[in-house]
Amino acid sequence: MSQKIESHLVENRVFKPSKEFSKAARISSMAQYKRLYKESIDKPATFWAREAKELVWQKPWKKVLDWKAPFAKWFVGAKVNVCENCVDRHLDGPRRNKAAIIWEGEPGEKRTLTYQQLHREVCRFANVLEARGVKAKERVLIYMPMVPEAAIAMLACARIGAVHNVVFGGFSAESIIDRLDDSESTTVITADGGYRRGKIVPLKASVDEALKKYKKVERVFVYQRTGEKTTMKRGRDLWWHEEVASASGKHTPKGFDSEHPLFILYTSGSTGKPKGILHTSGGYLVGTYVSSKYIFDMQDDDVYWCTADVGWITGHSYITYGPLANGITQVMYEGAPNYPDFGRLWDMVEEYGVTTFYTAPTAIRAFIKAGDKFPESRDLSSLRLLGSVGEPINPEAWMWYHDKIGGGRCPIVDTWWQTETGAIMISPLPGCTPCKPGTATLPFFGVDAAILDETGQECKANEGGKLVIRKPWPSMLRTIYGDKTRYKKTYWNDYPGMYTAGDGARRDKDGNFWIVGRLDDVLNVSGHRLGTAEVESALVSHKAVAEAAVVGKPHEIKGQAVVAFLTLKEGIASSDKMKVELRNHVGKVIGAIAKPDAIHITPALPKTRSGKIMRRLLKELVATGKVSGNVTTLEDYSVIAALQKELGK
Ligand code: 7RM
Repeated sequence: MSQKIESHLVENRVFKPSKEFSKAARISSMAQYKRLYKESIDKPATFWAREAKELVWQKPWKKVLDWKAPFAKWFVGAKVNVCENCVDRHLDGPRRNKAAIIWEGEPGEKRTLTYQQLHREVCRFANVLEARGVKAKERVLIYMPMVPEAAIAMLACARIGAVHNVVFGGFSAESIIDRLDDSESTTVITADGGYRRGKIVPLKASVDEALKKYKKVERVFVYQRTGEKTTMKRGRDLWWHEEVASASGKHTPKGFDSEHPLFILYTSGSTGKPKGILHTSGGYLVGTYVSSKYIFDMQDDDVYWCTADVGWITGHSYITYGPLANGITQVMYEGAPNYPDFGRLWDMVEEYGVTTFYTAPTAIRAFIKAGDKFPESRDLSSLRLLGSVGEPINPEAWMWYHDKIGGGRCPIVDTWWQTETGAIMISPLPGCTPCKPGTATLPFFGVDAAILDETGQECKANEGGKLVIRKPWPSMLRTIYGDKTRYKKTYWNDYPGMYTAGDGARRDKDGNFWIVGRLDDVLNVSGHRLGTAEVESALVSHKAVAEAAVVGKPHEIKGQAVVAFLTLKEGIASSDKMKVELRNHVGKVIGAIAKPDAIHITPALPKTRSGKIMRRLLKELVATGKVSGNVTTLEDYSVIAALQKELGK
């Protein structure tokens, strides 16, 4: 039986950027993209050196790349300060007084930091860190709400060569312990709390709980965000505002080796302990700078907004580093997208004149579920470009985003990448790439992406296989912190010298990459291997459905039976008639093979804290009625009980 992943979904809608958009864009034609792409693959040193020269290097590199698979060194021998490139670099000209960060707190406070003000705050905090004895290469755990100080803390670490390890503020004390322990961190930067859905998240309290078990932390800096009563441990805990009060706003950025570690970011493996993904300085800076510039077509008058949290790689690369390295103005928001209601983000787009908006499919599906009245009652005409990241975007969600948010005029960059890749790898370039709803389209400069079958052969058009990257790229992870063996085994074991992403994909006849889902999630029905994305997208294309997750359930004859979990749009009720209609709908859109054997309608799907559907849990639930293994990444534990009830377990 063939091991190939089959594809049945056909998408024929094509959207090209308008003439005006193309004309003003950094890359305005497919010919220009192809020429640069060819150069970036054939002569990577030429391509990357030219781009890197736009940045500040305290000492030039001797060699662009040193590659001893699977270990890469980029801009070998160079000295660079990543923070200097994101902040100081913009102080010499008119950008000095430009807004770097326009921030809104969930309760409604507003703050704007110009590049000059940002520089001053970063310098002051860098001076504090140094005065308190934080050294280069020391690991610093950052556990903050979405306030400018989160980015300031990251940049101050980068400035002094300390290695940050940001933990998303929604994670528990238990997760903090694991990450402190694995990274052997000695310093913590946190806040008394942060606002989320009208409530205070007591961040410092979680840190205190973690530090009862993990004893190696010498100092805890506490940013005062809420003013709630907070216990401060003498000799260990320090108020941020007291520390910076007397600190100088000047600080000379020292150059660090291009391969100096910049940060560790933990990503959950499907099972077992989280992996500390290590990124270094020069290559990561260049990768995030260049990808931001071209993929978001960054222009000096843009107002850019990425709705991710800085606790995820998207927040690292496309809030803190890439956009600031480009000297852009960005919006940052502390709280929940539905606080006080689903109009919050659209109010902010209108108020700040946001031009570029980057979010995740899970958010888009939540907006669709909430109803069109929220975006329809706001003026979104400032938007010129939209982006999506985190999961495959279902074609119908893409269409809604395009029509209701983008007013039919904004290109959508569906950006495929990972914590491990550091920067966007597959994406349209908004000024030239013809977009089809549901595909991340073509590889970015320097990315040699391919889809291979079990034998290592490249798959033919529309044949599904494993997504690999065949050449090193500047922002690639360098290792799993403290575990080279796991690094080699996890990413470089499938085909010699190639990086495996763990995603299944296919290319259509135009060369576009369609991500069909995680390889662990592929269904096997009567010998047919089906990606989850297509079946889910078929379900989401029905007008009643908001979200869908499909998994395989062990089946005596078929191997696996397709089981679908759905949430419905606001105001639509579940019924047996509806389930029959949905089965037939999948049959019509994809074919009989993909018709779900069972459909479960539930109030919510299990998701990770960054909004990705956790199919592994659903698969376990349908097979055994229980969940085992690591569930610490689950966003809302109550979802499991609700699902068990629905399944009658
Ligand atoms: C940036 C980020 C990585 C995994 C990746 C995919 C999935 C991300 C897309 C996507 C289809 C996309 N980093 N993924 N972007 N799938 N289309 N545009 O999400 O490390 O947290 O996750 O996310 O499965 O391997 S991550």
